Amino acid sequence: MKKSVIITLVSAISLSFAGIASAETQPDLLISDGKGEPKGGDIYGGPRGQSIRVSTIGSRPVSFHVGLQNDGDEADRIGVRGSGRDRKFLVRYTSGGENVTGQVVRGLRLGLEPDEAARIKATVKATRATKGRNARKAFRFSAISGKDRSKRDSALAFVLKRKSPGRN
Ligand SMILES: [Ca+2]
Repeated sequence: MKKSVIITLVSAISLSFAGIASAETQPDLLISDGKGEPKGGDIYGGPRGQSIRVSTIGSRPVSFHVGLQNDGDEADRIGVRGSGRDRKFLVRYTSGGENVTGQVVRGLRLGLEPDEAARIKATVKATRATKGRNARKAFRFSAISGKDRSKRDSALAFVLKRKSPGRN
């Protein structure tokens, strides 16, 4: 009697684990300089294979794009975060023309259906503190599944500012 109760309990636990395992979740970050193919599609985890380099001269703004896709098989609320401004570089993030800089820097959640994607545009500009000097900064992006916090992704943009022959 006691033994059969245990067996029933064990099989109930196995069934519920099987149910969790069948629901795959996976955020996918991509990064693009707007010229070549985006990097990082179907690559998950560290920034290897999902990094770009962009360069600018003086105080000219330079842009790149961060894509987020739900590669899971059910709807997910995916947390996204990106690097903010510092002494050397200013950054502005927009999505559909709307300024989302504060949300991206603090971290925002995007509800995405399977295969649905969102895109964030980053515009970076060197500050006056870099005047007359070269400067560089790595802008880092991370995404995390709202359903399974072990399912993450990342992407990276190295921004290089070269001093202009003139004032900047
Ligand atoms: Ca990716």
